[in-house]
Amino acid sequence: MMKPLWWQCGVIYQIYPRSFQDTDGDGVGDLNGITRRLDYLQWLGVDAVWISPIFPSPMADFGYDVSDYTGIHPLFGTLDDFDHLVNEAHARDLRVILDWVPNHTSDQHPWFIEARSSRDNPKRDWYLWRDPAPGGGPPNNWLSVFGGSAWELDEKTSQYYYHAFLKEQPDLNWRNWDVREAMYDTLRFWMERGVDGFRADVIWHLIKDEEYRDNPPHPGHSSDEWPYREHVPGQWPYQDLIPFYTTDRPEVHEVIAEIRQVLDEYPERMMVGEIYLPVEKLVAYYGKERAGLHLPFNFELVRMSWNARMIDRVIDKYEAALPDGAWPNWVLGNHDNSRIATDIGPEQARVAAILLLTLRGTPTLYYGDEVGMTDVDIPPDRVQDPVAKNRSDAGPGRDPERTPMRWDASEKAGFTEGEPWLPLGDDVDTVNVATERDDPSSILTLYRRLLAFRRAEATLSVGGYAPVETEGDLLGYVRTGDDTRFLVALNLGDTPAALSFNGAGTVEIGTHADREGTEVGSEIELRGDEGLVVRLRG
Ligand code: TEU
Repeated sequence: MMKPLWWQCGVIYQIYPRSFQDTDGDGVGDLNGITRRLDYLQWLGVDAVWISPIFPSPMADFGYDVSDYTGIHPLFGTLDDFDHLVNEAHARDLRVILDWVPNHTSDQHPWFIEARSSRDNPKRDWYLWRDPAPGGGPPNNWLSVFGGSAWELDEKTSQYYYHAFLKEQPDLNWRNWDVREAMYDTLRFWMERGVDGFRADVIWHLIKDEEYRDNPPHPGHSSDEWPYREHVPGQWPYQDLIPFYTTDRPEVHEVIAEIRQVLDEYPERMMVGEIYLPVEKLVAYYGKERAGLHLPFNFELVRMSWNARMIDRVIDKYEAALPDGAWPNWVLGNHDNSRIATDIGPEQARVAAILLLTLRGTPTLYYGDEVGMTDVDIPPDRVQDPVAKNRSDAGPGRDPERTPMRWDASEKAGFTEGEPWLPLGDDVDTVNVATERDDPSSILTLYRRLLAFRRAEATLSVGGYAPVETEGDLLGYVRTGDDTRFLVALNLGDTPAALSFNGAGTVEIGTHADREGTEVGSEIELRGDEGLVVRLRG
């Protein structure tokens, strides 16, 4: 393989900026807070930070409703603070990835304010407007991901506009060339400032059917056959229809190819795209001749039931589906999904750490998962997430996984001196960086050692991958380099099980420190919740 690029051999760390580190006492994290914690990230051993949106925004969807793509929200700081952050990150060999929200703007963005001012405003066509249905009401059956119809009537001009998410997030019309140019300029703006890459929000939504055809009904699944641990269709109204005409349209790939050309105007920039699609459709986003996204996010581990057989199958399926030259990636959690330690428990969260950091491809790690943070209960009077407020089926919404990072065992966890915007949770005294950093048995130590090991052993980031035949709760695979081979043996269950393998070697890292340095042979006895990385001989 050619020398791997930074985003191929590196590990991405996602920061939800409201919740990382507050420096001005308002209870919301800020850019100077991220800068203050760069030494921690370097110590931890990650290579890049992806920062969720920091742009001016009315915060209807906490920054995913952008009202100025080339500014910084005063809550987070200033452009000078941003430049300082980039310089300090680069000085530590850390790359900076910004969240780019191309599908929709805020309804307070000057573009939308102009567009809605009259039917003949030059910006009208920058958004998606339709007349009411012949008998009145929304123009078709399209639904918002966040609940209800995706159409909102603009009283003044008597037309509906389309919003895939909140009504405060009108969708841009990506068939309009001026929209494209304006959005490409926002990418150039940040690349000029030294930004290394972008995470593109809901990029599979960019293009909608030109004829605005109704989405077909979903034939339905029973919960038994649904392989994912998230919503079962039927519980989430959006999934009652197949979003056939609103997402994953063929023309989206032409747009992405153009976006890629803009990125390629600058050296070594990369884009990772948020796409919730099954792997066979996902891989099309690498583009023809790999001239699409560098990394279409692979969310299989975020969504899949924690079942060794299903995960085994999905790894094989993903590896087989990857086109030539397409670089894989894996994710365990993000700001939209329940935390991994809540979903699978603290013991399995350690096994998951080994999986994430030893599979082939770029891992993305969600802030706080490295200390084993779990979802925090949010009392009704502290709910912030619009999804929790909008959708009765959404339960507690997304606040539980967005709570402040815990830096120490103090009352405010070292996050703020003010009142944190979301509650900290009741296990701050044990689950925090200061308590765990020198504890050899902590999950933080496991993460840090795995990251250091991965950095030292290129085989783990760029080596080959081959599955090992396993059954029951076991998962196994071999990573192969020029003259090194590692066996990864994981027990996804809580009872002991033996993994048969034709070979022998020494345990380098494991969930249970007492195993390290020991020899293993062809029959590896794993305890419940145990995972190992073995350096193979010969
Ligand atoms: O998320 C898009 C999205 O589809 C998810 O919110 C998904 O529906 C949800 O996780 C259910 O599993 C992106 C951002 O990540 C999210 O924070 C924004 O709210 C949303 O887009 C709108 O910009």
